[in-house]
Amino acid sequence: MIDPATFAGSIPQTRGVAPRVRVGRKRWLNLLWLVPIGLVGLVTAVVIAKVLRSTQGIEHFIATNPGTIVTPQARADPGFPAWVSVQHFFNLFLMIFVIRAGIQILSDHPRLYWTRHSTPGREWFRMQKPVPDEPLWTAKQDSISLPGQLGLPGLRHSIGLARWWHLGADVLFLANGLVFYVLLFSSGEWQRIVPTSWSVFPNAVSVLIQYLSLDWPVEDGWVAYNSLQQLAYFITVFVAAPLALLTGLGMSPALSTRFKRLSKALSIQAARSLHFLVLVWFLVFIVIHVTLVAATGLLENLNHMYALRDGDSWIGLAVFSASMVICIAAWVAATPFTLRYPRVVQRVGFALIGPVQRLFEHIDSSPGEYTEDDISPYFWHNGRYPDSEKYQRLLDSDFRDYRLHIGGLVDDPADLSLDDLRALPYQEQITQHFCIQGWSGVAKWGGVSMQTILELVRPRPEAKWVVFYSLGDGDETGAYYDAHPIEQMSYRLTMLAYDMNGEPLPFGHGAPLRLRNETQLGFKQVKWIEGIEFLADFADVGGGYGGYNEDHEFFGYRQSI
Ligand SMILES: Nc1nc2c(c(=O)[nH]1)N[C@H]1C(S)=C(S)[C@@H](COP(=O)(O)O)O[C@H]1N2
Ligand SMILES: [Mo]
Repeated sequence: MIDPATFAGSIPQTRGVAPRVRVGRKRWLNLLWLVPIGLVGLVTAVVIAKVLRSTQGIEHFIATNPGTIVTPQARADPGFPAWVSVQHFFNLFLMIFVIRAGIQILSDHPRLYWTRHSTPGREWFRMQKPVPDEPLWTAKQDSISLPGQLGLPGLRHSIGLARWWHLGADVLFLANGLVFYVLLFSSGEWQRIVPTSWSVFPNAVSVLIQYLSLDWPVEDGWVAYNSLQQLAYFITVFVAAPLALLTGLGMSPALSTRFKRLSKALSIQAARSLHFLVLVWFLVFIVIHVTLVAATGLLENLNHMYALRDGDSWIGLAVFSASMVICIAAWVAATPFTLRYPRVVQRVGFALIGPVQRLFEHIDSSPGEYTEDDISPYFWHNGRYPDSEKYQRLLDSDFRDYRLHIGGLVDDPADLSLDDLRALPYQEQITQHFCIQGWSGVAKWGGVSMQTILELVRPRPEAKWVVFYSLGDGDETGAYYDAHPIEQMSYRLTMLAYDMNGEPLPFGHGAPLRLRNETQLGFKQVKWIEGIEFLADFADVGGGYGGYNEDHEFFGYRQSI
């Protein structure tokens, strides 16, 4: 059970600002302006359409392109099969959680960029005030909360739980979509939403003019959709939905390091921005779709989709209303349920998406290197800074007495000073950091390869997990730690860094030593490392979920996506 007052280190709930978009270098447009601008635009469009329709040319155009292309097959076989209705419901139901959790994820780093650098002031979209000029400002401090019935679950920095909802519901949404594709093409139904003639475009323009002139076309959705509808459905099903998947995968650290050439063009931030624009498409689509369903013959339209019949009986509305009761109940219950049973959400989410995350973990991260030119001018800080006396003493003495303890299931446990570490072969890499919250940055890391450490301490065959413990505490109680599969310790880009961008690793970024494992998200890159332990499993460490954030904020321990 989550107590919102103490969740995530008692971080107070705070609202962001109305969404705004940057115009030019420094000006920001509040998107609330789009409401009056949109209304004026709509009225203007209606006036223009009305004027157009009073011209003979346009009337002729509409007469030759009436709006709906009815094929002989469509006429011979009207109506909808039952699976369309069932899948339409599941799609709608799942999108409630995908969208709410998606907005929650955005709120954890409420800024969007086009380059991988995530430089404050260079974002094109934000729902948060400008980044304050504080050198140790963290991304966590930058997060905002949402109303609990909009976000899922609404609390500030609840991204761990939001991701289970988002990714878990995504898996079901994609499975539903896959079945839909198969049934669509194995039946003749695809012809409803796939245009087969170029005349779909003039017909769509014709429909648009007719709608805007408020003199609406006579249509029969039971037989065929009008061309504008067909294009909108086609784009939603065959462009927006696949793009949502691809841009989602574009944010994965494992895939981005493996498919470096792709991610060079489509950086995580471009992927995140496009992912957001796909959301905007879906939201605009939903608003227009629902409005037109209601305005163009509500009873007929609901009969078609919900009762598989033509005509204006009340049956479709009744079935639709029953389905809405289910949706609304689930909507209302989702946040309270999540706060009451966060471990259930974590477990079910992991059951759904975990196998995929596990699959991507075996990906070799070697291609994920960048060049000096790619190094980010600004690298966000994150997490909870160490504040113990012990750490302060080490820091004050320039880590003279620092020892890295390495033990557990190894043949040769070791205690290494910084000088010992510096005497080992030097590894340098320029790589990209992916914070779970959504920001990214490229930096040059210098230090010791974990491969070198493995050779030094010689893990036993029973060792399956490597746990990194921090000198710093987590946000509640106890030391920050995180467990990594041993397989990833011999990846070429897995290392302990004591240098960053050619200088000794600064305090904020983890002095004297931090982990880099480039197939994983940022929270797994333990900073201020004190010890390393090789284990058969991590059930007895901390809360037993594989890491501090896994224990306290319900993150997942496999984070390749
Ligand atoms: N000890 C410790 N390590 C930590 C954290 C923390 O809170 N404590 N935060 C993690 C998170 S969420 C991220 S994104 C990275 C941030 O590293 P940076 O501050 O160098 O950007 O450190 C990770 N390592
Ligand atoms: Mo993070």
